Amino acid sequence: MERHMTLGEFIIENQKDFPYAKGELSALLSSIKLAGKMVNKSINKAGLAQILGKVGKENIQGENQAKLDVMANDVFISTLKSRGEICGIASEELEDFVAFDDDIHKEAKYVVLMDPLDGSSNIDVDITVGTIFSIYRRISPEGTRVTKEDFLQSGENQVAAGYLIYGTSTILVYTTGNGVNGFTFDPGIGSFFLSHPKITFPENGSIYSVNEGNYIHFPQGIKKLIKWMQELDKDSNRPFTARYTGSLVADFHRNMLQGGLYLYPQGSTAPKGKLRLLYECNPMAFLAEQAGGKASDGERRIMELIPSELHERAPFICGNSKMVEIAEKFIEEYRAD
Ligand code: AHM
Ligand code: MG
Repeated sequence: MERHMTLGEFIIENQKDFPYAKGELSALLSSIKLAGKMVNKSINKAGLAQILGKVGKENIQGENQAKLDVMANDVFISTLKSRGEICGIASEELEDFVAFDDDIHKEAKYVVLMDPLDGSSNIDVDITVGTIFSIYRRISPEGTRVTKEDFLQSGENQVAAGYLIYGTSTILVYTTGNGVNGFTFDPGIGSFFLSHPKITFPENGSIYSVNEGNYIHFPQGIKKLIKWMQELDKDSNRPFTARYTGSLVADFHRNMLQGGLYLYPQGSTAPKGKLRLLYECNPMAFLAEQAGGKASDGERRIMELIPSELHERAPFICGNSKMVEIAEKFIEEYRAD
């Protein structure tokens, strides 16, 4: 008989990959799963429940917050706080990190950084959105108040990372550094089931995802790369197909399954691009590398960047290894222009 493995079973089964694990990370992943189910339920009935539209306030990035941004942020923070596995959380929607410094949470060893609702501009028009999360072990001693340094770690220190994609199906994809697996939510049963075991990028891709409306602002190397991807060349799958949803989660997910390159480069109006290093670029970079791909700021490996601000941005180029390498060559060749 075919065995249907739930996410819960998978998490427990894989706990043995961490010889000294006491189950806190497993419990934390289960809390993320639970919050994801709650957010998924709200997103599915958003049109009925009067939670479309804007709140009328800007977040720390100067972006107009959508009601679902705020709802997803609140659900994840309250669900993760209601358990004892993390000592603090940082979110795209909050200016500063939140320290959980009561006696129980202070003893916890993990911090979470997240984008509770990625692709906010898609909400009101029924297009795919997502949640991105990144988990680190704290640097400060257990039993003390969590510090900013616990959050400002390089991506290489990530213990786990993943996303939920609220698309035609809802899928939770995550890695703990031992490959990437995806679990599809069965709403009738209320459980996630392993549907995408050991995901890897196909060796070659022929999709590129970039907001080409920003073309005139891009560095010369990126402009040349885009034109190269559009040129006819039978031997290298070109011209590539352009696909861009305005949700990093959706574009990354498609490109990982089908082969492709996501780009949010710097431009003359956005010197470090748009995406936030800590809760957008790093978790996606960890997943990309675990799936055999790469993530770069055009020059350096994303996960080696040392953050200095919670909400700092980084240019982001991510996808099949070969495509990221080609992008880096174009940038290098036209750096002086
Ligand atoms: P958000 O987290 O506020 O939704 O912003 C991040 C999103 C990414 O998901 C997406 O790839 C990008 O911003 C789209 O930006 P743009 O509209 O500039 O193309
Ligand atoms: Mg986002």
